[in-house]
Amino acid sequence: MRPLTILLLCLVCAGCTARSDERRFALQGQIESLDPAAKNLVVKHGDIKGFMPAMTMPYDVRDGKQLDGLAPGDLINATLVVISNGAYLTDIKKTGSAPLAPKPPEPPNPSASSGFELLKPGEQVPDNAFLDQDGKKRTFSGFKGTPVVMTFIYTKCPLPTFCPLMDRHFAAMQQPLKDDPTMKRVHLVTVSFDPATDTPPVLKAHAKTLKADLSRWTFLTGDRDEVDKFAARFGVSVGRALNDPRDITHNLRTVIIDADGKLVKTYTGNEWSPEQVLADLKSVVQAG
Ligand SMILES: [Cu+2]
Repeated sequence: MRPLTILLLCLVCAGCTARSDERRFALQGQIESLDPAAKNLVVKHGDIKGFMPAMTMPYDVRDGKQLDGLAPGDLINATLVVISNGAYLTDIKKTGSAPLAPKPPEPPNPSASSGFELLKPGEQVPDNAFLDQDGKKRTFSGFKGTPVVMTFIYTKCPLPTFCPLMDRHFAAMQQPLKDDPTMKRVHLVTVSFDPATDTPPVLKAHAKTLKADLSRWTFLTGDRDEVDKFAARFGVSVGRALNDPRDITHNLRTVIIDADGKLVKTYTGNEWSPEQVLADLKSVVQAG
């Protein structure tokens, strides 16, 4: 390459890398499904060296046009762009197509897979037993008398738009909850669905990185099957690869539970905001 070309490339790079925390990874995989209107697609992809093991995950694109001409079953090469508070795919190129592997034996309705029915608003949250970040036994009924906002995560989740976003949202709610005297009884609960990794000490360290006030924010783990059953009641579905338990495919659910231990509201996915939850909580504490 001639020096001038190199110089030009450097200038181009400097111009397009608006964020210094941006990381880019090459991704190879197969499209399982896509939704151009919502600008996202689900990709089953191989290991991303130095970032995440092989898994099947939903990804956003910035421009829905990126998905033009693509279909489920298409094999793609793409670039995964990870920034501190998000991630998206770009430079998606079709390299071929292949029949989609049959879906793992996990129906989309998690209540069907677990044999447990999805909780409806107004219904009592089951009284499962957990361990908290200090290794203390906790039953869910122990939170009775306090409204609870609860979410489900695992600490090794590599995508900033998934579990880490739930963590950031919960962290952001701490101060407003503290500042509002009517909300002083509200408790935050984060349940890990990766108990093999997320032991109490790991959760405790995780809480510290989030600057969690443990008097108002509890991290729970427990027996994996127990956690799965409990989480399924809220619509959380967790898939773990047989050959690599770190390969976790999951969705997101965040819920408000009232002081009587009854489900009030469920937020699906990662599109809720702390402001929205705080506003909904207000009516819960007023009603209580
Ligand atoms: Cu996650």
